[in-house]
Amino acid sequence: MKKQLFTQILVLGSLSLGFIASSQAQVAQVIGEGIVRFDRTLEARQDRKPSFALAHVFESFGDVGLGSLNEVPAYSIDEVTGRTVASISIDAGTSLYGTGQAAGPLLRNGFVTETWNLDAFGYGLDAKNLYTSHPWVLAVRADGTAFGVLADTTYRCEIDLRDGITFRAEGGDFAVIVIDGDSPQDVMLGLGVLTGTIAMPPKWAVGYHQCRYSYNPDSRVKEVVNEFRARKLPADVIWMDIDYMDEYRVFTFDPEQFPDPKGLNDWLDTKGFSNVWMIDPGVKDEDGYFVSDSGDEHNAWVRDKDGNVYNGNVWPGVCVFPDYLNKDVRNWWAGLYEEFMAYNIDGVWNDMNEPAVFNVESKTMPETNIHRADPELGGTDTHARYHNVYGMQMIRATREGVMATNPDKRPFVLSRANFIGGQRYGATWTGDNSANWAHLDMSIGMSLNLSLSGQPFVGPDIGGFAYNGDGELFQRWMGFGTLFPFSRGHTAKGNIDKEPWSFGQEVEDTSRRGLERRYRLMPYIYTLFKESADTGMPIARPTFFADPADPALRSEDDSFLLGAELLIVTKATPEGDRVSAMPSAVDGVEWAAFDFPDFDSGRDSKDEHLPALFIRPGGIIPTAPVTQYFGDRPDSRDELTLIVHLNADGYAKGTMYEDEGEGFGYLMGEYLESSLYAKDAGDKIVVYVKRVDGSISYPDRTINARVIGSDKPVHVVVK
Ligand code: NBV
Repeated sequence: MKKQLFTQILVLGSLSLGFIASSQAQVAQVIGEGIVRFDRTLEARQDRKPSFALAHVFESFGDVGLGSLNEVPAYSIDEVTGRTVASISIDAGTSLYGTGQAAGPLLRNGFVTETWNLDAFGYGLDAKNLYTSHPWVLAVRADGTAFGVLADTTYRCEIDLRDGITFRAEGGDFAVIVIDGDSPQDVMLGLGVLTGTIAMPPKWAVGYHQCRYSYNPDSRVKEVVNEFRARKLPADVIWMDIDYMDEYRVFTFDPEQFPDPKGLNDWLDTKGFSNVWMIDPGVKDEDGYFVSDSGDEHNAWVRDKDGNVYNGNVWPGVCVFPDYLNKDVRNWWAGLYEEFMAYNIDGVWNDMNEPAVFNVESKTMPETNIHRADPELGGTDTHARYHNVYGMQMIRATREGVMATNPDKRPFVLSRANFIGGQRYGATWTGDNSANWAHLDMSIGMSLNLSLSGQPFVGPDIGGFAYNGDGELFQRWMGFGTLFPFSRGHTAKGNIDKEPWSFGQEVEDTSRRGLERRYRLMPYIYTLFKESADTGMPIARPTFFADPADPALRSEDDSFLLGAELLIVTKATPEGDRVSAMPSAVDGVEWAAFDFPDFDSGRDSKDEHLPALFIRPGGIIPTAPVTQYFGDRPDSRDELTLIVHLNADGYAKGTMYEDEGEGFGYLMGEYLESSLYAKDAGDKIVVYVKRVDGSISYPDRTINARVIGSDKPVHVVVK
């Protein structure tokens, strides 16, 4: 971030305390390096509502004069709607991104979205609001420098990008936080400081996930798992959707279809499969049902404006809804996981937590409902205020429960609804998309904009949730879907089967190659998860991150970067005829296409359904042999291959992070961080692998290096 500006601001800050002459004037304070928080007036600052977005309370380093700042929001009150408006103008050539889970393309200039979490089954390209809310815009100026703007409000908020950046929010005044950076990457680091980062997931969750609504009964789960293993399709996780429950009662199991959930999970373990089971917020309102009864005793439910327990219909019929805004309720909910996780459950999927309600036009509970929020969260207030953070607080409680039960394991929670900052508690996907080419195309931009909004652990339902689609669509989607940070195939009830083998041999082969690529790239992808957990940097990044000043890359969303070194160029149209804008050569060296050796062998002709892979000039990508799942060790020697692309000066570098993949030993130094460095030494290329941090010893393994475009002998030195 702009350190110079920061120092300048601190000086100005101490001088400018007298600046706020009138309480009506807009005020600004520095809360971090290059990070300024604005309020409409001094009163607004004093009355500011607690933030859900921020990872903790940010004290001010001092006030700052508005005149010294680049981007200053102009506040006003809309006389017709009563909404508070904050606008920031942008210079020509500024590209806008973020706004969370935005349907449509990556580049958001000209679009209007709204934060209001919504159950949006089968949403279209013009959807205004979807399942999660991220009142945040990343702006990249023409010269490649950038800033980000966060409207720190949980209320319904319109984000209008038709003429600059305008937020129009209900619920009164809100702070606007601006992060100024030398690059978009810089701004993302600032967002990580502000809103927090993901926790390191268990390594199995970085593998491929297979889901459908639903695999039932338990014998079907086993069938699917056996097929994966028999066909040598790498996969780590199988998901149990809502039909495992006893008539949709959460925390129960259908006695006929899932009579022995622990037995099933134990069996899955023997196959190297982890499991994830769904839990919804809607609790069947029924005397004698333990969750309903104990919730009654704990006074757990959201109430209506008259103080009566609120009822709404969801899967089990008439339901009550836990008030996750309240600490006692969160503790009660967390406690429910003790018995549940004891069935050897690995991960939890919280769905329908916008919250979705069936029997009303709004698809959610009335805005007049009342939450008894903790004083630190803002105290008792309406659903209008807390709607957008309901799902976030649900997964916060779920995560606490899962961790309390299994303190030695890393929790994995997937949530449909979320709010900016919610990456601290769980992963998110792009909801109920559709099996068509427009959604395949859009799944890239949507995943990237969520990544640019602080949620790096993200991906779409690969293959499309609603409708069937065909083999060609599925094949193409699996081809690049296996490279999203969260990689899961899923489909809706009533649809045809959509497992990798469901469309015949050719589609299965492409899927296998896609899956094998993910597992080969695992050392690299896992390193990116660690970087993201440490700093907030997205895992999947837009191609323009390779060269933020290049205008040709700004709207490119058929391709994306994984980390800084790997570019993935998809064919996102049925004809595969759209040409992606490529990052320019660096000092005359182009990004180099590469693939894994077996794909180049005689028998495996090039697979046109897979995206093309490119490595950055000067980059090193660590790869592993194919395994079928995390923990699968086909060979006792864990061989690594470093893919190297030397830059114009004959150098390349990279990094690699390794740990147990589970547990918290890594927080006590039990990991291995290596720097990777390659140089052209004239007659040979020398690649150094050097420990830079961590206490675990080097595994006994061979390390190979493949230098793209060079025939020189390669010598690997491990230090
Ligand atoms: O639990 C069933 C589905 C689930 O498969 C999907 O992923 C969620 O987004 N759920 C929605 C409820 C019903 C959708 C029609």
